[in-house]
Amino acid sequence: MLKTSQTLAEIVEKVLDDGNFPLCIGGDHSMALGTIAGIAAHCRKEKKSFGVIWIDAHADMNTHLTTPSGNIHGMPLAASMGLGHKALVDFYGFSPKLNPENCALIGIRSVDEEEKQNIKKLNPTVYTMSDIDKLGIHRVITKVLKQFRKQVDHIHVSFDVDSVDPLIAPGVGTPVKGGLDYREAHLLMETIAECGCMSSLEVAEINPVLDIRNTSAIFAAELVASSMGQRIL
Ligand SMILES: [Mn+2]
Repeated sequence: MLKTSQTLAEIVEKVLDDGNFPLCIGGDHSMALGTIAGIAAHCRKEKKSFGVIWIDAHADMNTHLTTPSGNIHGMPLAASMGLGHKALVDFYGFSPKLNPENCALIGIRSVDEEEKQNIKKLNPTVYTMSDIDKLGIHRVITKVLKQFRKQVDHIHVSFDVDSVDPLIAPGVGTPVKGGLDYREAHLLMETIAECGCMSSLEVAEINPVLDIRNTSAIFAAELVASSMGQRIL
């Protein structure tokens, strides 16, 4: 896993160094360890700050000490912020890679008991599904983008397809009911595209083995198009 992350980090760093846009499409969300490391390394060289908009049903802020499942895909965000197993935290030679002040989680609805303590400790911005129900997805993403445009140079979006309701995207490893609906997900990405401020994108957790007639993969591809500026009119 660390070997793959190393390759991914090197490619992401190189793509950014060359002035291009990295679009990372993968399975397991542990891939974010590599993506974020590559972005962080690039930004360090260029003396730029960066933020991560993490769209997910889960917080992915467990450590080896708090995880009930042992899944590394539940740990990449905590590890990127310097919390967790040494092998993950020190990956790519420096830590922390991401400042919690520059991290916003959107769509969260499944958090493990001890993981909640990690969230409290690191204190990133969090909009749960309940917050989205109350405020509306447009207001949530607009607030996050406004804040990030002020405080960072590079905005990275990490989209876990399980943030969306399993009725729309069933092809994920850890589905959780009560997710974003089809239009909420698109409006979220359309608003990011309108902002014109996204510098890298990652789409994670599509699992073709669990998918039903490719619906989740097609949905994810449509979503990438929305994030790149595809419009209804
Ligand atoms: Mn995830």
